[in-house]
Amino acid sequence: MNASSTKPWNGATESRDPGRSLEPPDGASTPRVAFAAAARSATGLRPDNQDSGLTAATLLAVADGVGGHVGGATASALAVRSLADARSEADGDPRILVGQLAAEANGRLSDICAELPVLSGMATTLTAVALSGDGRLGIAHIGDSRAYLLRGVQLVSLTYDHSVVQSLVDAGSLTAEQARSHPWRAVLLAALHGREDDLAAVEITAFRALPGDRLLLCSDGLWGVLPRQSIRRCLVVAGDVKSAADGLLDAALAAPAPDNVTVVVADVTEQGAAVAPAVVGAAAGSDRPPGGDRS
Ligand SMILES: [Mn+2]
Repeated sequence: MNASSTKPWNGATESRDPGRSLEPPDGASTPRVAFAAAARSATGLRPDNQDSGLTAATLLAVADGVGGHVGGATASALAVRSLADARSEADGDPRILVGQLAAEANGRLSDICAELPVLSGMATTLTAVALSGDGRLGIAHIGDSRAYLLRGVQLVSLTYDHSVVQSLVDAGSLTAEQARSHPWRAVLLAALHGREDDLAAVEITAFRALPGDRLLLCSDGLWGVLPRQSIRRCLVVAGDVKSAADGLLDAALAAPAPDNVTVVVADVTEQGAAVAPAVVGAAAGSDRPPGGDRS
């Protein structure tokens, strides 16, 4: 022990569970973490579902397609299936991984638009979260789908909307509450269209997750109808991720939801059994009547 250490003489006054230490000592085995996740997607009052969602052991995503009936569903489904097909590198840098995944998804949009020019103009939002085995999270985000973190009872926004109304809120022209019902609320400033310059607008962020953290990814069909405090309450009171996802979807549909609603809820857990990727919404080919896909 270093002579300059100010640690209490018996260590008892500041005792700390070593298992909860943020940065484990060099060489120590780190608790392995993975997601326990559930996803739900529904059409709301729309005739079809243009949202898609993904859950996997170390990867989550929500995409909300825009660009007309076929184009919107195609764009979000292509993006989410691209992520679902990716080989996850659980021990790589999750920031690099999500950036690559967003670029691959955009590349798929580019390829299909070249093949089928009728689809040109389609686009999708994408909010994707990758988790490394040692608890680092990387987020890739473009558009107005959102990611939130619930830690304890605090709800924190992890993303920033690339939308006209968000820029008006930033300028002080609108309150956040006015923005939710503004006629331009769905107008995006950035999305994936399959163009090279889309990638410059993808925001990559990172932070360290802790076991017990709960993440929510959702399309604007959820946050557009549920106030932030209702979202927080649903996440706090729900026991497992499935009941949290069910509770959020049911609350949005009861609002009622004029838009498609997609929710992905994930708990950061000490690693359990490997979980196969699962998709919902347009990526699952679930183009069903209101009430929607509950798979
Ligand atoms: Mn939407």
